[in-house]
Amino acid sequence: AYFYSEPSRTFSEYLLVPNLSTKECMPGNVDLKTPVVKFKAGEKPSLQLNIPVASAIMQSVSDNNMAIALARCGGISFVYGSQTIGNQAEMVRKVKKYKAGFVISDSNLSPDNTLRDVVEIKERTGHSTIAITEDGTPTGKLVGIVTSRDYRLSRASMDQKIHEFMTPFSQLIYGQEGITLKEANDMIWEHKLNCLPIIDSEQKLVYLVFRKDYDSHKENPNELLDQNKRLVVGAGINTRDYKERVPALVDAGVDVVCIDSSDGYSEWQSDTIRWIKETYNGEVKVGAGNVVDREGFRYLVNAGADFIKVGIGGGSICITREQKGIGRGQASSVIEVSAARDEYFKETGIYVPICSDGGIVHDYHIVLALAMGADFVMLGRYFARFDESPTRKIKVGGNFVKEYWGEGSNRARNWQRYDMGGDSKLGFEEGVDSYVPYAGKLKDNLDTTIHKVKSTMCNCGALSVSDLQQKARLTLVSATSIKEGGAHDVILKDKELSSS
Ligand code: MZP
Repeated sequence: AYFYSEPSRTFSEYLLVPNLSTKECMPGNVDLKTPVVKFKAGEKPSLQLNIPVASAIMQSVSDNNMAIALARCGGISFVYGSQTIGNQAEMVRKVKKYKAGFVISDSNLSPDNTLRDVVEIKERTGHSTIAITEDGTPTGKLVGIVTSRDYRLSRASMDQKIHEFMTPFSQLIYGQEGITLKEANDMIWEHKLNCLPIIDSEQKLVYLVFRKDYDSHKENPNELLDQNKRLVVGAGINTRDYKERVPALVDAGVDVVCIDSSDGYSEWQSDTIRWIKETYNGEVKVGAGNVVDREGFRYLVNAGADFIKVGIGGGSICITREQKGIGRGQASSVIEVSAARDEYFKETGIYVPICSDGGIVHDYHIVLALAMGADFVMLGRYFARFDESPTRKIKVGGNFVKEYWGEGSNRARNWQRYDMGGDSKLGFEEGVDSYVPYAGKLKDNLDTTIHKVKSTMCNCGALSVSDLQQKARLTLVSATSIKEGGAHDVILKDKELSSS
């Protein structure tokens, strides 16, 4: 047997030592853009994120709602694969519909809806609302409604209200902001689109409204605006049914797939990657994993993987290490695989991003993972706590919680993730069914987390992820210095109050 000379370590055993913070080191100047898929030196990756955060490939985390909410914040979700191919493709399709800054408000409109409904919506939401009638007159048959952006409300709360009040009448397709009226008009003119642009007070396009008779099959207006304004979405796949699942996901518009497995260093993964690469001429992007060392990294990269996912046994709901004694501390895994990635880059000029998956407990763990070389991180527990996760919110012991269960639990029964050949079943559990404290809206929490990440990066004197990877200085902590890091030798007021 081979014995590693060092124990395997995890995030909480490290701290970052500050570097000089120059005057430009302000959170507002930090750029968190990061690659998702491999690229050649000097070229741009075909898929990047604005924030280095992905949500886990899990039933209790990543459905279409999570994917929309996270993509709108600049990250990416991988829609879970432990469901039928049809359901998963439908979820992907729903995310891809939310692409380019429009409301198409005709398709779900009931013929019975009247202007009175519109007025009512206007009164209930307080938004200025425009009704579109068939012949353009106030008394004509209603074909569409649109609500303009209300400057008194944040975009998130307005979206929420629109959802609440308008969904029965309309189909909403959002996208990114920033398209000017001139750009919209140019597009409308050039493609002779029959639509109405709605702009905000800064003359930026908020929505385009199409008439009911607009034939969206003829020309998809979403395709016409700047491609990368669409929401991005990934999806999990397995090494059993990939020949049916991948085509369905590609057809639904998925941006990237990822083989979801607790142990990715296998010939099954290599076969899966090769099939995808050959079938789609290299155009479909595929992540693979999970691995925890240099050998696993090189094996999957040689098979053609576009990014590599790192981590075995560190997930909050994971009992693989207890059940099988397989795994490695997350920090050691990330450090070794990052070094392998850099070595491969030096040899070939090809940069293969890596994703640190599982075991993020505190926000600063994200910075540690990036400093250790990860390009982005994947989180399950973190996202399960939010309104947008697909699970039930319930009250336990007077507190709100959300359900969160592992893919290897009896509840998810995702046997393909733990597939070692043989029968199509989950032989024994590798995950638990649990609760996590409910934490509210994704955006509110993620904004705070990202602000913390940027602030910490400023302490490290880093203004980008690659800057951090190069400049960060990390130190191991002793057991006693961990105690020093928390509040100590004081009487905490909250505790004192609650115990009296
Ligand atoms: P965490 O963010 O909750 O700590 O970890 C999430 C990660 O745990 C997932 O992305 C996945 O890699 C892993 N996972 C999911 N289900 C199980 C399980 O049932 C698991 N054992 O380990």
